[in-house]
Amino acid sequence: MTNIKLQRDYGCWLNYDLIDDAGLRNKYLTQLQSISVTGKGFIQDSIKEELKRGLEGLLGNNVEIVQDDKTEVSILVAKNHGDIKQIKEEGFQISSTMEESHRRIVITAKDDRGLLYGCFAFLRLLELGVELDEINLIDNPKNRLRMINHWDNMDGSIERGYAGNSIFYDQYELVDDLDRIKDYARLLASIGINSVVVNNVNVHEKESQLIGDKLSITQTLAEIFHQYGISVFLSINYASPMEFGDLETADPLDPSVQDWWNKKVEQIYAKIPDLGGFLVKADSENRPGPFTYGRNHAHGANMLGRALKPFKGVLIWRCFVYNCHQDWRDLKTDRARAAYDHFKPLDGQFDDNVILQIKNGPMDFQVREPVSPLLGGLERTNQVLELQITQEYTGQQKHLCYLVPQWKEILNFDTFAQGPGSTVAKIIEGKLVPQEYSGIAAVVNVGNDRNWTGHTLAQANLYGYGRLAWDPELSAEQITEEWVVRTFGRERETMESITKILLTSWEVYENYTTPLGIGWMCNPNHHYGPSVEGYEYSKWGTYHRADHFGIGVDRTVKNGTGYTGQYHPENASRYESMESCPEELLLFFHRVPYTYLLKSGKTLIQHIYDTHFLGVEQVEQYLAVWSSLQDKINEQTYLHILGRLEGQLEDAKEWRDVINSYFYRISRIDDALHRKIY
Ligand code: GCW
Repeated sequence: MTNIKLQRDYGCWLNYDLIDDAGLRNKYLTQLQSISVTGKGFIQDSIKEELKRGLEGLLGNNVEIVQDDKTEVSILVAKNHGDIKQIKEEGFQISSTMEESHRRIVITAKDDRGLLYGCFAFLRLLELGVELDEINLIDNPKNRLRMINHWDNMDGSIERGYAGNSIFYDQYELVDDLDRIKDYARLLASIGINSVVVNNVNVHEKESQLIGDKLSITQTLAEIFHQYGISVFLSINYASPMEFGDLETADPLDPSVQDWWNKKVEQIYAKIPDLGGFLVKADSENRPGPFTYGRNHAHGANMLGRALKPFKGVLIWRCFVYNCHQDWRDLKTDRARAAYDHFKPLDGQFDDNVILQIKNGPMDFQVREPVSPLLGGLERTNQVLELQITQEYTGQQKHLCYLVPQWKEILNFDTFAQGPGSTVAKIIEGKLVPQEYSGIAAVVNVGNDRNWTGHTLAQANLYGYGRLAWDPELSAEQITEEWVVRTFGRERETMESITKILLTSWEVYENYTTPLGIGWMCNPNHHYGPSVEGYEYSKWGTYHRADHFGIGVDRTVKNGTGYTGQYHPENASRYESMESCPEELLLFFHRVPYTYLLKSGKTLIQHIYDTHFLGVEQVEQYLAVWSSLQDKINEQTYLHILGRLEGQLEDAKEWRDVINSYFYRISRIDDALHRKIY
């Protein structure tokens, strides 16, 4: 078997290929002769290793790293060097100065993490071809918590994983290949991630042991991630005191339960002093929680938060809570309302080390959803935005669906919480409402496939997430170009073509799947491929209610479920009326006849037909563009992506034909262009 670690796709954006522009390379070479990393410790060791690896790769020369700060060194990596007033926690400064007769690059920060991020950023700048004398930057992370969530199970499977098995666990033990975990930590640190939750929020009995008999696994993971400045968090089962303790209750107000957790947390921190804390999914999708005892989310979360507090741990409580035993005949209950209805009344009741983690939309990671009204609704609670990198509903890494443009829209969404400009980005940066902790989390798309993400182009989603978590103001274009250059090199046509494909792929996916914010229409359980009525008569509360007249759910205050009323007035009134509702969300908020005229002048039904034909044509174009790059991409990667695109085309046709036929059959309205509909 070939060693996958030697393959390009394994290296992701950290392949550090030789800079092919010889002029530039030589210039760098003459200016970057020797390096000094002055500090000591795990993170400093990682810095040395990375700089050596990176510079040797990019410049093709041996690199020596010394410990002491001699004037002749041309790269100095040192904490607290010079004027550091503007550098914040985990931020860094890279400056370029002429000292005596040579150029000297100084990378400095206030803490080890900042220093590590500064070094990764420096390598990135070299790869992007930046002139050394132009380097002068201070870069502070905008978000305090920049998290990755794993939905890995201890048997090695991954819930909603599309890239193989867990890189952490195999048959209830730690995997053998710890180097791969280290490589993963490098990838995460290189994009500024500082926290990782290492197990599924649906904690099965065996995963519970990560805080019990298998604590040593958690400890090993924490030690590996620690070398890259990443804090490990654990998902815990709310009912642990009963599941593997010997208590008969998990009532958060019961002193024996509090005591159980206090002792448990103490034991854990004795082994893992830098554990970040816990993540909890409670009273959600059949998980245990405080409701059983007539208590609320604040009771449950605060009880755990208090156990963690003496160790500076934080407790993250998910807001993905809704009635998952709904009756489809019930037209009043609206799943979209659930998170806000549950948590808004508790605003202000959570302790200062408790954070609520809120999914970006009110439903569940559909290709298009409005932004959750809880974001902007909560005014006195720590908040983390939750995104999904793993493509559960967006093509499962078989289809290309680059999500950075979607995330940009979410981050830029104006909640009007405190007047215009109250964007989601500002809320999670902690700028709008006072928060002790805030930030962003995302469910990762990584597994033990050769290329980590199943589809090699899906690596861009992980990269883009990290970059946005660091700085939500970066543009989608900048992030995408960076990733493409670092993955495929700087050849112009390759760069432009791949960048364009990535940036349009979310819209293309939306075109051939579910229209105008309606969501689902996919196969139950595994969520892949079209099934228009797959969820229509189920208990999950995700209905489109299509009939011969029209489609959509009326969520208005006037006639519908009242969901629009959960937004601040500016958004509430925009969504309330069909005329002012953004068209891409029309069917999320309104029940609309097929003959309704959209702003394009087309009827709703014609729009559905047209976008579905268009989506398939667009994937055909992707294939043509990709084929034209054959000579410019290494063969293995080229063929792999070609195969994925071919599969995507087949499946896009299936979506197109199923959706179009369904709507033709129930509406009996012909396609104006008389294309083939079944
Ligand atoms: O979207 C649903 C997924 C579940 C997931 C749940 C959640 C981890 O289908 O697989 O469970 O969301 O976010 O908790």
